[in-house]
Amino acid sequence: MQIDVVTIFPEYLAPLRAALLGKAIDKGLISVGVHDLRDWTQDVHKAVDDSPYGGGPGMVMKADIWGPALDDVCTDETRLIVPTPAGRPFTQAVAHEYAEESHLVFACGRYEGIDQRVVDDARRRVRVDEVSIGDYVLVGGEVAVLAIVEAVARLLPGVLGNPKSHAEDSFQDGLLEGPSYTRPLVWRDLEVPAVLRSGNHKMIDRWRRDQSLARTFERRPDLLESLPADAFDKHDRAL
Ligand code: 6GU
Repeated sequence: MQIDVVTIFPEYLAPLRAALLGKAIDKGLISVGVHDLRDWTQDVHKAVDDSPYGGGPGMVMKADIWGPALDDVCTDETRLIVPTPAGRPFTQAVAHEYAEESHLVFACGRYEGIDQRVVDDARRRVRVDEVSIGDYVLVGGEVAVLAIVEAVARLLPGVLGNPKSHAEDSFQDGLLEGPSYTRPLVWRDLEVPAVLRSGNHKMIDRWRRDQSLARTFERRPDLLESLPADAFDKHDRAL
């Protein structure tokens, strides 16, 4: 998978080359290009933004800089992703969709956003998603790109050590993951739940399922609401 990021803060994307993602690059599973938007400016000041039509605070990033930058970086295959708090929610289902793509391009806005015509124009040639990573406001799209790329890259074959690791992810079955434990058996007088040492895998699976349901009910009741009725077995319903 090819990933390109266009930003006015290329150094902010350095973590893309660290740890898990760095290893995926070394293995040739992903290839990452980070591009400085200012390379597409023509004026001595390298201005990328201007005041908003209609007035108001802040600055808007210019269409006549973004347009040529995206023309150069996008191809017919590209899925263009524009991180914005005004976007559709980025979810695990969207991460799985992106993991099927051959080329992701991220356009990082700063200030009050990018002139809307950049997205409107890009849509005439490529698939474009405006996505949000949650209901809070970041200063720019860069941190959202780090989160999205990490969520996508770990789904690619060969990136994680153990391919079974994502079968049990939170959200894979629509529920939050329950608690995990490792040695020592007793730590600061807290003991590992006995069922996990019973060796009874049917009981362990049932206990984990119950923990997931209880935690989801407590922390994310909205997730339970949106599951289909057949997502629950008769033991679940007894709870
Ligand atoms: Cl994707 N971008 C920005 N700038 N802020 C956000 C966001 C994205 N998602 C939540 N807040």
